[in-house]
Amino acid sequence: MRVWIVFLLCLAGKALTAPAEEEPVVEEASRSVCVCVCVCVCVCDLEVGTNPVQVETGEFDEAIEVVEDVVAENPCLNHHCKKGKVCEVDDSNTPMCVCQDPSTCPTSAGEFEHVCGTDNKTYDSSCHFFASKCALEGTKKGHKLHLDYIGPCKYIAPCLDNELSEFPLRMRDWLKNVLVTLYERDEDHNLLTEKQKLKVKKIYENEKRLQAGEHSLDLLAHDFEKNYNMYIFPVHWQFGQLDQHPVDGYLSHTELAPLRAPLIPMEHCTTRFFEQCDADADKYIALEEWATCFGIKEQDIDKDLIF
Ligand SMILES: *[C@@H]1O[C@H](CO)[C@@H](O)[C@H](O)[C@H]1NC(C)=O
Ligand SMILES: [Ca+2]
Ligand SMILES: [Ca+2]
Repeated sequence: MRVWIVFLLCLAGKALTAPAEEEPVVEEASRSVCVCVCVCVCVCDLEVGTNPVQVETGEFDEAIEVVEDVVAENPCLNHHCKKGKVCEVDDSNTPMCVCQDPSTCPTSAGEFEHVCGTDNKTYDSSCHFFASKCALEGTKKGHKLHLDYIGPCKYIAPCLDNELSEFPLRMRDWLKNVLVTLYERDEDHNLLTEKQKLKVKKIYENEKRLQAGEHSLDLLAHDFEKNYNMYIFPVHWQFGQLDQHPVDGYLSHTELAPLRAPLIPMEHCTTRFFEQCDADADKYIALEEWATCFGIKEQDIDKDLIF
């Protein structure tokens, strides 16, 4: 039995201005300082049948929004630093991003906030991880260090060849069920665009659709053969969800992280799967590579399905 979680990593910067007393406007410039960096990690149940992980947008190497509000002209105001860094002004009042001291990271609330680095070292939180990575900037070690997965480091069994071929069977079925679930719940939220909803509607209303549930690999394989067309859009959709920084038709390690990181502790073939997805080994997964990995036929790979 796998565990199904939703991992949302929300990084939000907030500038809190001093309470606005009824002061004369001339005193506006002498406001007090308040800096607030907020990192929240939430793990909750999405109840998507028997499917692994739903990951909202959010990117592991993305800029953390750090906003300081000192005076109106504070150069750090709206000066964004990437994760692991904070903004400071130098002597000439120029804003710059400097490595965050890990001890200034919020103390983590529990094991579920721990992350495991590619150095197989457990960090208290992603904040601690990125601050530590920043301290290694410019070194080979720092360049190679990535956030590997969510949770403390643990033994991950090697992925055997036969297990590797099972991974896309479950993942495809899961992607389809995630979309159907988003569709069902989309009445007041805007989880899907109108165009996406039209696509999912066809899948949702198809009575041949395999319902969410724990299915044998044989059944999943059989369904993929029989209802192949239902899987084409979900595979493209997930690619579009991840290809955001930048939107260029390629997934970097960082772009893949929101999907990979929560999945690895549950699906031990994740790392190997995405490695072999990168068929030309250029460190990026192109749409063609991605879709091929999920068994989509060449003639059905279509960048216009990403919207
Ligand atoms: C990583 O660390 C965990 C926990 O300390 C250990 O069980 C595991 O064997 C390590 N993995 C590797 C590849 O060294
Ligand atoms: Ca990209
Ligand atoms: Ca590639």
